[in-house]
Amino acid sequence: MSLQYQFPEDFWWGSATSATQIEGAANEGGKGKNIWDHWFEIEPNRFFDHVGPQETSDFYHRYQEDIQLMKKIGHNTHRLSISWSRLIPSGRGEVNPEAVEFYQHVIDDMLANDIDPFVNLYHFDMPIALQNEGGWESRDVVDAYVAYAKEAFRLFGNRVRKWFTFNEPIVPVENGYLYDAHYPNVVDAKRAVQVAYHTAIASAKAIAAFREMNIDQGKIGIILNLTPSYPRSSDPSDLRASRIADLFFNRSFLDPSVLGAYPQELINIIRENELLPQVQEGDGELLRSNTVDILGVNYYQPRRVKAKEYVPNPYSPFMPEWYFDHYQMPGRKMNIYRGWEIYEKGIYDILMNLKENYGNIESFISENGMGVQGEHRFQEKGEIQDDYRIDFIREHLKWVHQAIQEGSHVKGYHMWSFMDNWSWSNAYKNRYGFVSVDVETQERTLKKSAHWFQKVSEQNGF
Ligand code: BGP
Repeated sequence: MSLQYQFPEDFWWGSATSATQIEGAANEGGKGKNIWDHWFEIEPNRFFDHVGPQETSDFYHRYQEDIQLMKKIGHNTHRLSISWSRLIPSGRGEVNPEAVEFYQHVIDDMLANDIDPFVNLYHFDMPIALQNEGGWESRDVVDAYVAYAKEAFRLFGNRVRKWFTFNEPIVPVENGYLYDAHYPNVVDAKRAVQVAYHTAIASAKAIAAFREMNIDQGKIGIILNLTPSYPRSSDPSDLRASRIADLFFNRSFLDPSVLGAYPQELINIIRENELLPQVQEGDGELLRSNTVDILGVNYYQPRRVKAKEYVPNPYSPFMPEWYFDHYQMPGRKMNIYRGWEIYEKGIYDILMNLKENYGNIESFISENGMGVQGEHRFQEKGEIQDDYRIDFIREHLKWVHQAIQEGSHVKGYHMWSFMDNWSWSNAYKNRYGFVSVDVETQERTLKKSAHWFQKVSEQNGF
């Protein structure tokens, strides 16, 4: 059969999840507390419907059933994360044997079902003991992270072939240190810059350790949420605003991770505003010589940018938004169920940018998907009829296909997410899964999109 959109033979079809969002069992199996457990304890009202991370989608107890579902819907790969506070409950020191056993079983079960596990080491979930020492503001915590990464490589490196140091490292910077959306709810650009810098250093050090340990045929990378920045017009002031937004939110991690250095223009802005972080001798060389093998790209929506319309008050604390404003593009297509713009071509623009400016680094789409509030209303004949999600995935895949035709080195597509899961302060508000989860009973049901995706992965196209 010839398909209009045929993907390369070894294309990775799958989905992504993260530990805190699916495992549950937050107080079981010897797990220590992380910032999410702690924040929920002290401020439950910051979470949608007051639902915290204790139970989430109970993957901890149901992983076998879930992996069978992954297999059923044609996954040949899946990205999960290890919970640092499950593996090493206090963040450093003693390893928790029950966690070792759990992750070993999960990984082995995936492999036994021909699902290649891609393992991410950090998905927003700092152990609380280390957060209390200053979290990413502390260089000692960077070392604790590297020790944790080494432990994970040592334990699972003989069977995991794809490793990732961080998921969306800019998110804890923005949400935790600029916009008061995540714990520790700090609003301070100087501290935010230090957190960002230490995260990049932590990633480079983990990569160095991985290479020293000579992990069998393994590759290591990072997962970034790349949000292409589009200027309102070709007016130089709009172009500049857009370029600066791109520097702050994309290139602040993309350049050090892939090219091994920060963009000079970003350094200049940080310096002008007296926000330079503390660095150590040898850091420059560390970043230069430990760039990633592979890049995961999370893409949901574009950023629409225009020049600032008023001069910000120079006495107000620094914010990246001193340099640009957002605007809503007239006529844009929307995911009305989540309030995010849908712009499918953005995924192609990212891949072409990687091809042209980042050495065509090996990449894959590590998250792309559609959150839907109140999704149960689309339930019919015992199944969620999520045709909107099928359209969303298909239209993005067409652009991924186009990028491949034009020489992009993109190797796979992971949908966010395998199943409905608990999301950072939004809890179960927006449903993303191929598999719907009844939060009361933990019953799993495939959505219409799951059947569609199964066919796509089996035919390697559509
Ligand atoms: C990404 C995160 C995921 C997931 C997703 C959806 O940024 O990597 O962990 O949460 O966003 O976000 P939300 O549930 O807020 O719509």
